[in-house]
Amino acid sequence: MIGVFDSGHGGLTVLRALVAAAPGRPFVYLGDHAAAPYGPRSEEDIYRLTVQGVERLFAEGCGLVVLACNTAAAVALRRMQRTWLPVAHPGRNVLGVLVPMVEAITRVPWMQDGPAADWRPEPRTVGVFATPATVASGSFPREIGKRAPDVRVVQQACPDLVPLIERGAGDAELAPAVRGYVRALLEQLGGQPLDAAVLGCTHYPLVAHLFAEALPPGVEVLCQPSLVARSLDNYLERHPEYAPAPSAGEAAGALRFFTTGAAEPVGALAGRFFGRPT
Ligand code: DGN
Repeated sequence: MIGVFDSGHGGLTVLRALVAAAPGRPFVYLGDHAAAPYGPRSEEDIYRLTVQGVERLFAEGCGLVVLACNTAAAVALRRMQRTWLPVAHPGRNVLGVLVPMVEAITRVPWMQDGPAADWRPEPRTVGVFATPATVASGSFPREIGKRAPDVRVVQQACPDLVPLIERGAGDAELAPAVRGYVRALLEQLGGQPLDAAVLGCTHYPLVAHLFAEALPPGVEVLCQPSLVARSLDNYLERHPEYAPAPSAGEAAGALRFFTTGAAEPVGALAGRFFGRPT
């Protein structure tokens, strides 16, 4: 069983792509609604809550957990992998959603379609849109810089987008906000062309069309869910010990959903992110 953790229901955009890519694979989802949103929380708080959530998924029998939340992954993942995991849970692993973005930017083969001659060249300038906590962590520029040191990375925090999307704002309200953030990011570049835009938050796939409209023509829009699905497939090929087999009595492809909050209101909102009732 593979666990998927998020601060709330945003990670369902990622789970949806994971299920679409491997319909038979069993997943357990945990949304920490009682503590969401993580965006405005301190680093220490985000670390503690993320460890707590992953513990819960390990207790459900997961050998591998994907942190679908950019804020949790950006702030807590490296520290968890370095200090907590090897001591508390040797033999289990936690993955995030930043590395798949880096893999897409650096054009690793499993992120590409068609023959290598047709792959887009590596971007020279990348813009990252994310929550204030993710931007403040500096994790995207750091992770991209490790594997692609020549790529220029600029970041733009988008504090209004998560609350607007959560309250179901329509395109008429969302489009000006997205346009404003795109303008602010382009201003940071001072005229240098932007090659690729990273949508670095679980909620932004729901407004990917607005980013595509607001960005200059030709900018590649990198959306996490399908990239995380490809990256996970590749990881499981290299680490078959984590590839889950349905346990006895459990239907192949079983999905289970947990929340630390109240199930009913969460269920209604979650359906919008997952594309069907949860
Ligand atoms: N899931 C968070 C993320 O991807 O950054 C967005 C919601 C939040 O906690 N602010």
